[in-house]
Amino acid sequence: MNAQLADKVCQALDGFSIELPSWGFANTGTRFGKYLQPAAASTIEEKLSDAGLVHALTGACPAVALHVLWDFPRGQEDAASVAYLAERSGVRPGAINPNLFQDQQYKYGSFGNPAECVRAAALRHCEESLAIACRLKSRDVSLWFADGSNYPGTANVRRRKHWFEECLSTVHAKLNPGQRLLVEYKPFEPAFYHTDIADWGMALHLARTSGPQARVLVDTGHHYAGQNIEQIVAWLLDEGMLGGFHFNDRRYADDDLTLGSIDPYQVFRIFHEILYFEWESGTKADIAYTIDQSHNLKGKIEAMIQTVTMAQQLFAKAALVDYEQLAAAQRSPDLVGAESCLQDAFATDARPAIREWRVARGLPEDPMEAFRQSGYLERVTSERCTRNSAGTSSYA
Ligand code: RM4
Ligand code: MN
Ligand code: MN
Repeated sequence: MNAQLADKVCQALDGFSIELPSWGFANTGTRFGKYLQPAAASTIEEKLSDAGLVHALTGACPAVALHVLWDFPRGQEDAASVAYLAERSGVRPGAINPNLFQDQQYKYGSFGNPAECVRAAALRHCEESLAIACRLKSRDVSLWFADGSNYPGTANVRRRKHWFEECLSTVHAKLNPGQRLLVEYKPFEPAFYHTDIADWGMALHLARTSGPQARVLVDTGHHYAGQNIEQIVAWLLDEGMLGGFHFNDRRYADDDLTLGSIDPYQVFRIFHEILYFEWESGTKADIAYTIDQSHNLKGKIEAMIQTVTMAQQLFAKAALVDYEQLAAAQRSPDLVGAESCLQDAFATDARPAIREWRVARGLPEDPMEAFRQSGYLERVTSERCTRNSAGTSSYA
């Protein structure tokens, strides 16, 4: 790779960071059960410590997304200790994720629940989440809803839409000036007939009706098979409504597989649309990149390092697209020439330049190898294994 391209890679990596999910370090499973890992984190202290190590090795993930119910069991009261633990681990709190799906009362939904008292409880939980976000100086509160129904005719779809509009506006009204509300969509699961926020159009509508500080969050696993995700990204960018991503890869549904393990070109195309937008508009898109993966079989820390380094690699490749040439080919139109701009960049091996970037930034040249040599895994395995083996793994 010539010096000019290597320079592009360095610039791209300097401007790229991605949030780690606290839940990605804990024991999670499929709906049929969990395979427990002896080194999995179970306290917020352990999750932040693992995340801090991934950041120290990759230099790309200074923030950790947090789930309110799992990471703040005592709500706001836990905020001070989480802030302290994050700082001690060399990371900062990232997006705050309310949990509007686990409690028994949400059986028939949260903001879409026909019972007013449940919607009120969901609103109280969101307020608590906003307060936590304020205390932690987290900018984004990220909302994902499990709301939906399983059988035709069982839910009043329009009425539920109105409840969502109302409740989201109520939450929005309580935001501080710098905060943002991110609205995530998902077409199915756990509800399998209808989901209240099923796609980007519905999320966009709700973000707009709730207020000016709301944006759409795109989880790459939350689409129908074959959907053109980069087009959605391009439209949301153009509308100024793209707030963030939950990255993961998928083969069939919301599989939460490692980013780039199935379709790295998909991720490249998404990054390309973002960088092309930035080049054309001369503005930096304000997007929160986050990983939303829980690995049931792979070692959790290794899987996160693999994910972050893959994200860096695909972002760097996307930065190698020759925009002048692409724009000219699109105008012409030179179809093969335009497509080749993307293919050439994707085919370029960015890894040597990335290694140089790491060395220049004082990071290990090979983060995975550095992790394996560090002794961290052995240490936490012996510290955590007794407690982890006592966990439950059965489905029924
Ligand atoms: C959902 C969605 C949310 C995540 C939960 C745990 O499928 O991706 O973002 O918070 O899973
Ligand atoms: Mn998600
Ligand atoms: Mn998901």
